[in-house]
Amino acid sequence: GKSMQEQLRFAVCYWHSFGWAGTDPFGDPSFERPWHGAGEPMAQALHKADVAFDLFRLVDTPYFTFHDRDVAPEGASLAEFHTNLRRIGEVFARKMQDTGVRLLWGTANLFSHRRYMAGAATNPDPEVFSYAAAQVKNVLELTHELGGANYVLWGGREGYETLLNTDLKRELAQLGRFLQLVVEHKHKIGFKGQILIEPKPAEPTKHQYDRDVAAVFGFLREHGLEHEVKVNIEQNHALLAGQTFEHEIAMAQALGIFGSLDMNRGDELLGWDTDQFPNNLPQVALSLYEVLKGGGIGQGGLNFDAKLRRQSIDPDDLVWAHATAMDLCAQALLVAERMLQDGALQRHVQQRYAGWDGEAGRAILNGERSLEDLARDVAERGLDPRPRSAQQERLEHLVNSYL
Ligand code: GCO
Ligand code: MN
Ligand code: MN
Ligand code: MN
Repeated sequence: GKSMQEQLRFAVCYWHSFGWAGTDPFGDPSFERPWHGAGEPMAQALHKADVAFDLFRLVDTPYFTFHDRDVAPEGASLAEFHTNLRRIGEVFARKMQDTGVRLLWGTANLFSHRRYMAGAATNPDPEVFSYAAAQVKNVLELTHELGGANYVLWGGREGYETLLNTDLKRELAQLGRFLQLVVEHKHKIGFKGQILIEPKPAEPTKHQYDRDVAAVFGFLREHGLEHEVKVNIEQNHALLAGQTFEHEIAMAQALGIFGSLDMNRGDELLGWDTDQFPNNLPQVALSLYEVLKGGGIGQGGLNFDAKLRRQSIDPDDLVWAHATAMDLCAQALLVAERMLQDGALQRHVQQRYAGWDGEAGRAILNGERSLEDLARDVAERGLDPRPRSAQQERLEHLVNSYL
């Protein structure tokens, strides 16, 4: 059959692998990569692209992902940035042709530069909104030209620190307008990829508008975009929102907006977006089980939004981390498939809700029974339901038998 890589549509991200230099709030760069030092920016970007595609081939990834700023030098103006981006885009197109590596999604960095310190679409200054719009137009078009399967919008600094200087209602309206413009342009240029919002709470702003799947869905509904935009769900972000990855996946599926996965691992108790490589088999298996139950990964994929720890400074560490993470996810997929094929879990769920498939249950859901009808049913039929065990411990233990 199809390789695991293809089945899960693995992607390697450009920013953590080649952008991040091992800095933290207290420390300077710890990685010594040629393109992090001084040098002619375009020459460095081209060198970085060579190394990137070498890694893609080494770990045999079918897809990659990038931000505009990861791949091309900023230059002195947006026009210059655009020219640089086009040039790298041509290099990518050639390398993609040569290697067969495809683009899972592109995205614009609307959060690193200080012009975005008060947000992009939600900025109090409409000129910043316009600048962000111009930036997204460029990357969306490039993503389209490179045959990208999706386009991601992570709400970088779309949020606020204090209400004392913030008009929350206006900012939400601005964000809605921004998203509508992106969707309009997608249709105008004929991009068939899926637009995805990536929810995240608490970082970088205290109150992120797109904090979790449910919040994003409410927002999409408010702006009539629930059939146009889906979500890219990240493990770390789900934890930060006080959810689990599985929960966010299941919620997105239930609401019809499941799109794609950013796979990584956060520390449950330390609660920060550390973007570590996934390394916990049961955890990944449970999330892939939810994905499979809901019909699979579709045109999304499994993007390793993961970075090396600051002390893993050997270039080989990067290869090792990706290769082992892919192997882990492939194993987890086998576990998830066993869980699904065996069927014991789903049979339990089916039995648990069986009453709703009967005549009485269906009549309630179809709107055929009023509160008065139900009260009469209870009285006439002398209903006195007996509580049943949910068998939680048994089922949780059963999961171990699939590992
Ligand atoms: C994070 C986010 C980002 C986004 C990426 C896409 O760690 O805060 O996951 O990495 O995925 O920037 O825009
Ligand atoms: Mn992410
Ligand atoms: Mn993250
Ligand atoms: Mn990330």
